[in-house]
Amino acid sequence: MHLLMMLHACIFLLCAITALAVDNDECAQGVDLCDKTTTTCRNLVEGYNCDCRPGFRKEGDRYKCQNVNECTEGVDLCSKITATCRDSFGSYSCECKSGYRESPDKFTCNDIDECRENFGGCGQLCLNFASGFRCVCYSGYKLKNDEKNCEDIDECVEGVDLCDKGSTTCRNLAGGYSCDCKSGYEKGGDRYKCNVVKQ
Ligand SMILES: [Ca+2]
Ligand SMILES: [Ca+2]
Ligand SMILES: [Ca+2]
Repeated sequence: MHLLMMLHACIFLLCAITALAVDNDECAQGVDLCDKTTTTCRNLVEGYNCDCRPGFRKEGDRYKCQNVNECTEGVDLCSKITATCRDSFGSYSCECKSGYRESPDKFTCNDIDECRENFGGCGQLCLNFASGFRCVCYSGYKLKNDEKNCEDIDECVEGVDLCDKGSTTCRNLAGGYSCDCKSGYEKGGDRYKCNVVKQ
C-alpha cells in the first residue's frame, strides 16, 4: 500500500516534469499574438503574456496596449512656463513656446536672448526679457511703426516742448529741441525762456 502510494507520487511528479519540459516558448517561436509595436512577449510556463512597452498601457485587449497621453494625464515632465507638451504614439515631446529655444534636457526651454543675436534688429537699444524682447530708443526719440527703428520726436510739432511761447520759438533738433529767442529777447539763465533786451 505504502509502496504503491510512493509509486503513484513518482508517476505524478514525472508527469509534471514532462509537462514542464514540453512548455512551448511561444515568444521564441514567434507564434504569439502579441502586437509588436505596443507590447513585448513574455513566455510563461503556461502560455505567455504581452507586456506593455514603456509609454503604453493595457486597456481590455490582452494582446495589445494603448498609447498613454502623458500631456492630458499631466504625467509629462515638460516645463509649464516655457514649453507645451505634445503627445506621440508611445511617448511625448516638449515643444518650446515662442521666444524660447530647446535646452539639452528636452523638458525645459531657454529664453532666446534676441539682443545678443543681431541686436534684435533694433536701431538704437535692445531690451531682452523672458519670452521676448523689445527695441527701445534714446531719450528724444520714438519707435517707428516697424517697432525696430527710432526717429526723432519733433517736440515743437507735437507740442510737448517747454518753450515759453511769448519770448521764444521752438526749434526741433535731432534728439531734442531748443527754444530760440524771438527778436527783442535775449538768453538768460533759463533755457526755455528769454529776457527782454534792455535798451
Ligand atoms: Ca504618448
Ligand atoms: Ca528673450
Ligand atoms: Ca527733436
